[in-house]
Amino acid sequence: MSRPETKASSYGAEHDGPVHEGGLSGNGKRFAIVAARFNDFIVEKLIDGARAALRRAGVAQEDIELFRCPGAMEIPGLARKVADTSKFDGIVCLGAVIRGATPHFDLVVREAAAGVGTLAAEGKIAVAFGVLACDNIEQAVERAGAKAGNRGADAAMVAVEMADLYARMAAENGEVVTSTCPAS
Ligand code: INI
Repeated sequence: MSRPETKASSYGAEHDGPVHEGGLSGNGKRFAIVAARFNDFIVEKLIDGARAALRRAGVAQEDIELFRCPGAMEIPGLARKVADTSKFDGIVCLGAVIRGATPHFDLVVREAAAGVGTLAAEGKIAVAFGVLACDNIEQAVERAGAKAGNRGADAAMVAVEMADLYARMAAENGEVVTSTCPAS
């Protein structure tokens, strides 16, 4: 069993004692993208960003599976179903909720965030939240590949890092990791 490195931090600070942190390689791991269709012209850009980031992190094309649902409200349920398959190391949840277009903006955003957050907090699988909550379409465009980057790509890298950290922690605990098992 390898011991975690001491005095290491990605931000350069020195720590006395072991530091547990995930790396940014998704090599050999499997990821699901769970994406809403609502505001699809934005969500498609988030999916593209997530897919590109996963590929850059070394995830094979056939190890990235896309699951679609009608809106952000349905993301938590679908993400839970996907997690329960035990086929994946990480789930990237993507959607776009735009205030101008909906009177129940706050409700949809809250439910999506709470549902995905609950799944993530179980700590069984890496779950990243890439659901945009924007005041208008311009903001959404900015966060879907324009001025403010691509939140789909950001969420994908979070999923890669957390999946790697969970795998390292499982290995250190001597656990058998089943999620990357091809037979599952
Ligand atoms: N779903 C979204 O993903 N984005 C939105 O902006 C949105 N608006 O505008 O309402 C939205 N609504 C649908 C919701 O997610 C559910 O699909 C619907 O309530 C049925 O459960």
